[in-house]
Amino acid sequence: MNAKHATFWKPLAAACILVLAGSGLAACARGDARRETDGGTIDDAAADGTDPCASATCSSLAACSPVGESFECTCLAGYAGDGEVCDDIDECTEGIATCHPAATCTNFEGSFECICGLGYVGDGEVCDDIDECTEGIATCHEAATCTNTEGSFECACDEGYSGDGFSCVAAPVDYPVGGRDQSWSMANFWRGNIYHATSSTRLDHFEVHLDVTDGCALGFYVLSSSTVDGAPSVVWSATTTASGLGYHSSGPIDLTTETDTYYTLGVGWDCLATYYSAPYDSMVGTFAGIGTLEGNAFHNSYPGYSPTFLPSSGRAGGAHYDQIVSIAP
Ligand SMILES: [Ca+2]
Ligand SMILES: [Ca+2]
Repeated sequence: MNAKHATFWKPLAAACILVLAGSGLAACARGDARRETDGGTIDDAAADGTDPCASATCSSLAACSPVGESFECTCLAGYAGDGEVCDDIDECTEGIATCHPAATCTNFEGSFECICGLGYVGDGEVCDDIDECTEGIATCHEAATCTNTEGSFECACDEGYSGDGFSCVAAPVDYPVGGRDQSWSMANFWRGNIYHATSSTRLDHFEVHLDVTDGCALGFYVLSSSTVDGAPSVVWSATTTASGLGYHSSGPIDLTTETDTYYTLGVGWDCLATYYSAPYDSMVGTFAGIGTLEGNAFHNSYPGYSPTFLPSSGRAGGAHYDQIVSIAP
């Protein structure tokens, strides 16, 4: 190889590398050979069959470099191998990827991609937390307070409300319709109070004060009728098993009451229990959550219900049973 050839080869090699950066080596190597042949003024190494890259066995994913009369294959960026065989590097599993900890890495042929995870914004190498509260994209309930957190946000119902922050309902208010100055121990009875709804409210639940000394089936009922002693119909019922002394809850009811309708909240028990009541005149006309307390209802056996309402003329001497009515506005 003479000095003239060496001078010619160097600029071609530089041009070749520029082309390679955007395409492939094989085309570049052929280009070199053509130009030398077309030039025809020099002792062309490729035409002579002495351009080592002209017959190189490099992978199409490798760059060829002449080394003396031989050549060297170097896998392109993003690939690894001996130059004749080049395989994609999985930058994600190899720990080479420069993704942010809050980004997900996806491997591609010859490359990889970082995408910021949910709750973050950025180019994947830098991911910043989104303040969902100030950005107005938090989905908190209007009665909840939003708190920004790293990668997410939290919603908490305001005081006076209950829920998970995304759905908040006004916390129920308890209205005790108390009276424990009389008590009876009875087996398999049904007892209830009659209320006259003076407005539409949401009955959350109610509780009865019963002393139950063993596991006892309690049947909670909500009945409605258009008159105080009219035929009632069941609008809600549930059965629970209770033990112990004190209040036992009906569980969630979530019933919206209708104005000027009579509701009976009662419970039956399938055991021997002690229930409590107070004279009717101690609570007449008292607002009790749903509305005014109008009287009591009873049935002398349980399971089952078909409560006998006290007639209007006889209500004054009746009793009301110890209950807590929980109303949510
Ligand atoms: Ca890759
Ligand atoms: Ca956030």
